[in-house]
Amino acid sequence: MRPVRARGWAIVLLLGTVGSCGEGEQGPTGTVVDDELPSSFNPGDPPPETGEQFHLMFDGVDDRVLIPWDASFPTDVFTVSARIRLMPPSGRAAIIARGEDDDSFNLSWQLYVKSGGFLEVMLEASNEDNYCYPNNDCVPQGVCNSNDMFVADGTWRHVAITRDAGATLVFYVDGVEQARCEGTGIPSFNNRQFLSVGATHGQIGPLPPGGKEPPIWFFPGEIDDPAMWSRSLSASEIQAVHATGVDVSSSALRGYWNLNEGQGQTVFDRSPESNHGYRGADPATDAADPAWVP
Ligand SMILES: [Ca+2]
Ligand SMILES: [Ca+2]
Ligand SMILES: [Ca+2]
Ligand SMILES: [Ca+2]
Repeated sequence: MRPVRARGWAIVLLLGTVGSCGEGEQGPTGTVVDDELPSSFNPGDPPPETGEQFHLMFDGVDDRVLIPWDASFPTDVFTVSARIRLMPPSGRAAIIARGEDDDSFNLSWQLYVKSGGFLEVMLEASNEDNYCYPNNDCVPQGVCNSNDMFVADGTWRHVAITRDAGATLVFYVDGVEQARCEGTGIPSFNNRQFLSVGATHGQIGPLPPGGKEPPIWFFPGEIDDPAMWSRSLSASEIQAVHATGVDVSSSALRGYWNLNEGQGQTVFDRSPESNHGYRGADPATDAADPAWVP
């Protein structure tokens, strides 16, 4: 009973406070579930860098990158960053997410662009409370100050968030702090959902048949250099990532996907963690594969 009741609670909170948050919630019949490791996925070792630069274009319909869950994925203390280019989406557009887990029904954190083109983060505690920052307009928790969060002007923008052990969440756009929230909610630890780029997992409302969380919040635009650390980077470190890119020797780097492969299905993690992923819903060619773009 617990997941059902908890889900109802989430409905009230989200529909009652967030407004239009149900876009993309209806997974098509036969949606491929994303939390069962395909036996066919054997990425091997990353190929040598060629110096060529690529990134991925996501269609905003079903495209995504999936990185199978690993114990190295951070929960409450973390940094995530990426470069993005898009116009204002009609609904929420996930950049990188530890979305809702099929078994615990808890998401940990997700970074996305919301309707209108503003950067936002959602955290969820193990009791199903959702926190939305920096507006703090889901379950209110903590105190925020924010500046301009608009990031969807059709040019490349670098976005990053850090959350430290003191529960402070900081937002950076192009290396500059734009929002700070103190006393934020604690992200769930009981989450083994795949990491996703260009989508998240978890629908508003009753679970679909089979009780699996479909992917939602598809990103309509381009993403490059998603990265993740299990520590809160300093402001100067974020500035360096914005200016010169991710340093693969950076301590506590848990994933860095430079998306320079330019071909094939595998998206290689250039961090020491080898959290390799793949384009689309499975490691074979499929309709959810984002496109390689030079
Ligand atoms: Ca939940
Ligand atoms: Ca790239
Ligand atoms: Ca695929
Ligand atoms: Ca597609």
